[in-house]
Amino acid sequence: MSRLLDLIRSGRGRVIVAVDDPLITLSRFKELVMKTKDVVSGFKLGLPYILSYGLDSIRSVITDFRDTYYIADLKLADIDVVMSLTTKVVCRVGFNGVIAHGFVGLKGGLDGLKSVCDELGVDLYIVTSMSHLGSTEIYDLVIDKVLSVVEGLRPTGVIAPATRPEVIRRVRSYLGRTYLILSPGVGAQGASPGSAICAGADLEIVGRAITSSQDFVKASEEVIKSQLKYLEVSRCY
Ligand code: BMP
Repeated sequence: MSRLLDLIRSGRGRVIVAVDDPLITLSRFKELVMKTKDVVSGFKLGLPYILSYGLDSIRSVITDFRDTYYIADLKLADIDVVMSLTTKVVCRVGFNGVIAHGFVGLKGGLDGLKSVCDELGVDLYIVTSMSHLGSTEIYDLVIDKVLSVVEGLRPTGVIAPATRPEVIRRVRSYLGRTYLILSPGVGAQGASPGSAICAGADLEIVGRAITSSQDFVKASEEVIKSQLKYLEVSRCY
């Protein structure tokens, strides 16, 4: 079972903080983790952040604060060998999970990546649809095929967009309760905190609404308070 599930069950807020912008200095990132790790369920580091600061710097933060959860968001989309090598390199610094695109398919692609993730004890998350409008041009047209890939793969969880709650509902009803659903698009992209959870997500991914604040704790607590309010008003339990 994923450590992430344990963190959610321990009562942490149902938020993963997305850290993408290199303007967030490494010491601010460290401050973010130190001050919010008991408030939120984990952190997702994007490619611009990982490339800017490098794996050794990121290792130093992960090593100092092990009692949370870190996802490397590389949105892997390659042949199995290359995705596996990338995952081995990146996860050496202590990431708990990686994200790959679902459209890659199983044979010679995601199935090889999954074996390596299992060997390393790293959780795998599969993108099923995206939060931007362009997702309706291709991804959403083949969502059932992507979901059948997910069923064949049995990853830890999937990514589905908070900006289109009907997609989250579709993903949840297709996959049942077996997989975690992590949902980006809350805050800066317009979705209200709580709306994705109400549609069936387990966690909401929130970036700029938290990371652009001077006060990380206050911003995180506000998102969590808004989530709870949304769930109460909408009677989603
Ligand atoms: P923000 O809350 O600042 O918009 O950040 C959203 C985060 O979620 C970013 O890290 C982005 O890469 C990620 N994301 C997304 O916005 N839409 C998707 O469909 C998939 C994502 O991983």
